[in-house]
Amino acid sequence: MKYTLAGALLIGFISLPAGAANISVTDAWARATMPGQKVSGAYMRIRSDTDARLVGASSPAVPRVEVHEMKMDGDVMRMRELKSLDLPKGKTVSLEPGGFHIMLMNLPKPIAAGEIIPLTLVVESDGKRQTVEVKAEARAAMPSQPMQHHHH
Ligand SMILES: [Cu+2]
Repeated sequence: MKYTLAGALLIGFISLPAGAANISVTDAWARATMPGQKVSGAYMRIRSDTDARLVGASSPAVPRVEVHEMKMDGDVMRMRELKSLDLPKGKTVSLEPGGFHIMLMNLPKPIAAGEIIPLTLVVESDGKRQTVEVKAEARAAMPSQPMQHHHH
């Protein structure tokens, strides 16, 4: 098993014997939190070279990690836990705010911008499970910006 951490993009690669999927994860990041905030999200792009499914995730830094989907239900944004997220062969699946995400729960302390959150993804393909190590860099929840005018 080989793991390469490449530059600022924090790309996780894993090489496995024939039969396992080659999974690449790019642009992994997590949302920094405010003091007292117990949940956050991690986001990334995942590409598999064979049909696979993301079936779970964990982190030594976070007590509870779930794969979630967020979507509009009428006028209300709702999210739910996914037992598995399809990673179709050759297709890049984006986990991003407002869509699929890795939910970080029961945070024991705030996540500071710049902090690295290690995540282990569990991917299943052809009946076999493998893990993919990902380093997600925390980014500020709200970029500091001057006051903005909102037009409705
Ligand atoms: Cu969620």
